Amino acid sequence: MVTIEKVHAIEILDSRGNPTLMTRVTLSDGSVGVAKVPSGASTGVNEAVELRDGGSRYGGKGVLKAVKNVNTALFEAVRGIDPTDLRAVDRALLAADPSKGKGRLGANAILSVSMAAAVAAATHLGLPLFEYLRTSVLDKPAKYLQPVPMSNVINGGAHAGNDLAIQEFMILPVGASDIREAIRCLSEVYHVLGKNMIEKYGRMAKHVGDEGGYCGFGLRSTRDALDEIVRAISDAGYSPGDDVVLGIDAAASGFHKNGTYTIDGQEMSAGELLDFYIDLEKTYPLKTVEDPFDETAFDDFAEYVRKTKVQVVTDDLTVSNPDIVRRAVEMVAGTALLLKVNQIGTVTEAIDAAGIANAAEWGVVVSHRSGETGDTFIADLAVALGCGQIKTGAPARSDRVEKYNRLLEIYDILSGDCGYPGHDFRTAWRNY
Ligand code: 2PG
Ligand code: MG
Repeated sequence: MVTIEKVHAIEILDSRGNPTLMTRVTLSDGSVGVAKVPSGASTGVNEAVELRDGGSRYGGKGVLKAVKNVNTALFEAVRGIDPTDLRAVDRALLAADPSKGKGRLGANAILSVSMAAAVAAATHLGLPLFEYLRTSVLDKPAKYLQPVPMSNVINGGAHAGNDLAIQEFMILPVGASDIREAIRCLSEVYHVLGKNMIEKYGRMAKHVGDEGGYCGFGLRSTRDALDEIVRAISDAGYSPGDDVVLGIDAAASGFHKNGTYTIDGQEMSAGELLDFYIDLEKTYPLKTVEDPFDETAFDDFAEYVRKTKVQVVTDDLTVSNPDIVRRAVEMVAGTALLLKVNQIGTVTEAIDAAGIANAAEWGVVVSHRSGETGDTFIADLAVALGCGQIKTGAPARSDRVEKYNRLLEIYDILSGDCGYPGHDFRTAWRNY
């Protein structure tokens, strides 16, 4: 039997230049797994807790306490466990920190060990990570579905210093025949969009936000941003609605205060905001809307689901937490779950949250964080789940692009023997 022999973490930087953890798990046969942990900016109140040092070092954001916890308590917790049983690893991690939100040892510390153990197990078995996760952890057949990328080409809200309340404006290349064509489409539209915006708004418009999407200085409203994206899709030679559809992550908690939403220079009630989204659907090929209301507004989410045909994605509302996902499913407060492993803190808990969504016939979107590293775990996770959707930013900046590159590599490893859901991105995974 192979066992975990060594666990060692160091402090590194994420894409915003803030500290995060890189953890290396070494097995008794010498196999190694490395993982780097992401970090959000628009974090949900119920997310698992990142342990930060406080004080003046790195403006209080250092992670030396979390690093120490990995190298001592968490190492002791998983030492001697067979990592090919990832659930046993995660059980040991959870037992080491039963506190609410994993705040005592830090969800960032715990996740780094869970991810690195999975990578080490795959290395030991001689399998690509996606295959290990699918066939061993999920216990599903080696039949693969690539995800449709939801690519955030204009950044707003907490991810950019501009006038846009909506955090993410995304394109989904649903007309592509495979992931290679999908990524080509993203890149082509992204570049035409940049060129168009320079011509119309000046060079400042091409600056980028946290996820590599353009800031679009000069864009004043949600409709300004969507108009530019539709124009870019056409100018790049694609058909809006057929080849490429649109998505937004409103991240509405960011523009919500005391029951009122402030967006595009207007103050709106939840009901008015709902009508605003329905109007957008009438004008644009908008097919997926994430966090349309505040992160506590389960009833407003449910009302929107009753009134719309677009996919309603829950992120800050459900924070990848199986218990909260169950509540949202019961209330039909969404039709898809955004899945971020660091919101919950272990790989198998995230997989369980996806399982609940799948059983309820919800979609699942595997997602990056706005603070990322070059780690590509989520690309493998999306393929392993076969969920058919991934959100991993603009086709620019290596923290985002590495995930796309990994999807291209996976396509090559599988010699193209994998599906691409296209327009069926919400439902295709039920057959996988
Ligand atoms: C989101 C994410 C990722 P953050 O809201 O969906 O795009 O942002 O990581 O800042 O929470
Ligand atoms: Mg979100």
